[in-house]
Amino acid sequence: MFEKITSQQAIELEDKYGAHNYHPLPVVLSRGDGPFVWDAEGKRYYDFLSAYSAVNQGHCHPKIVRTMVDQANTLTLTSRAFYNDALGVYEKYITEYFGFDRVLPMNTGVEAVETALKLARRWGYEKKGIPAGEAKIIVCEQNFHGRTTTVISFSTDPEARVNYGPYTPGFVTIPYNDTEALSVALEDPTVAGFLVEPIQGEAGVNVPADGYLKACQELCREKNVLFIADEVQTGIARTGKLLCCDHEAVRPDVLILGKALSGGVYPVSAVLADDDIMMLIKPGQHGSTFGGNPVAARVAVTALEVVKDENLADNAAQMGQIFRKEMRSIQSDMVELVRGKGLLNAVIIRPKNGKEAWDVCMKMAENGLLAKPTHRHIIRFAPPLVINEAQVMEAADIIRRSILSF
Ligand code: IF1
Repeated sequence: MFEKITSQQAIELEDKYGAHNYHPLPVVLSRGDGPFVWDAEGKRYYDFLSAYSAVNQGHCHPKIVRTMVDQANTLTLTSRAFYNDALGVYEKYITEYFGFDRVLPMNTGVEAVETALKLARRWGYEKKGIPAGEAKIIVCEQNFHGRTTTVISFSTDPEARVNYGPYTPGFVTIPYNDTEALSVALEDPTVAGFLVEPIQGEAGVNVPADGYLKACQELCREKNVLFIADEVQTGIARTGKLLCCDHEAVRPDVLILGKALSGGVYPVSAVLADDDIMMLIKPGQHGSTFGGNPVAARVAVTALEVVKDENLADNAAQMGQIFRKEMRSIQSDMVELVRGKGLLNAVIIRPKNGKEAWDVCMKMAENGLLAKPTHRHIIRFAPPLVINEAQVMEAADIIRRSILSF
């Protein structure tokens, strides 16, 4: 098998042979279990990133891993040129689970976003009657929907976008959390869809006003525009409900899922919609070699079962309240603001003596907790949803001690 290497060696290898498209914290992880990860030297950390909400069910969940290994020993990939005996079972399960007629299986989050955009455009032409080549999709400032050429075409983050042009046209950008702006943009009859994150993750856990999603959905319905929710990060119990849209009893026309759909063991994403939308894509018009493969199908069923069996949505709601209360009780002027829903939270750090969010994250790592800064002054806190109260309290204590050390 593989020889054991030190953290130092691992960092040197990535530095020398890998593309430098990330700037990780200098921590090398080699094992995970529930809310914990261990580095190559055996030091334990609370994982408060959860691979950006992909490991909601906890690291190496035994049920999910067993499902994956069993299926990997049986049949891994057939392509969609043939049927397999796992896909249909999964399709029935996930559509009943979320209450949609149909699912289209993909692998990564951004592929599911691309799928939703293609569906919306098709629907715009074939159902709404938008003139050929003119369909538009409304998106929000500070969005994050992935990294493909089309998706970064409507990013407002220069880092994600610069020098990757020419860009895909057909997108209209409006401010987030602004129903007035949406209302104006919807006056254009060539709009096919509105793509939105129920909470903006990359923007720093930007939680919109209560009622925003409901208002958006109603405005879209009035103008015959598809309401497309990107729940890649907010979905699957992260915010204290199965979907973040559930907080406002909103049912999107098109639902995008990824990340925790596999519990973080395998890339599995999905687009859910009803017949009148999904049936517009005919054989040969979209697909993926790996999408809907037997391992993905079995893993997703088990990952979703775990969410229900272990009441992860309720636990996220309860643990989130405790966590935010603990964060707000930290007696430091470095804590400028605490915000979030369920276990998707952020603390905004006011720099002190030149020390910023990155320094806080380094100190927390030293003290045994991993989190990552976003946008320089914001730290995202999103542990696996299997975390219990004693663990939340211990983690909060690490965060408090780290901040108070400056
Ligand atoms: C990286 C952020 C999180 C997403 C939403 C689609 C995708 C993502 C709402 C694409 C992906 C990731 C990717 C990750 C960093 C990360 C992220 F900070 F950039 F915004 F989670 F907060 N829709 N989010 O959040 O999914 O194709 O990656 O599977 O390293 O780029 P993907």
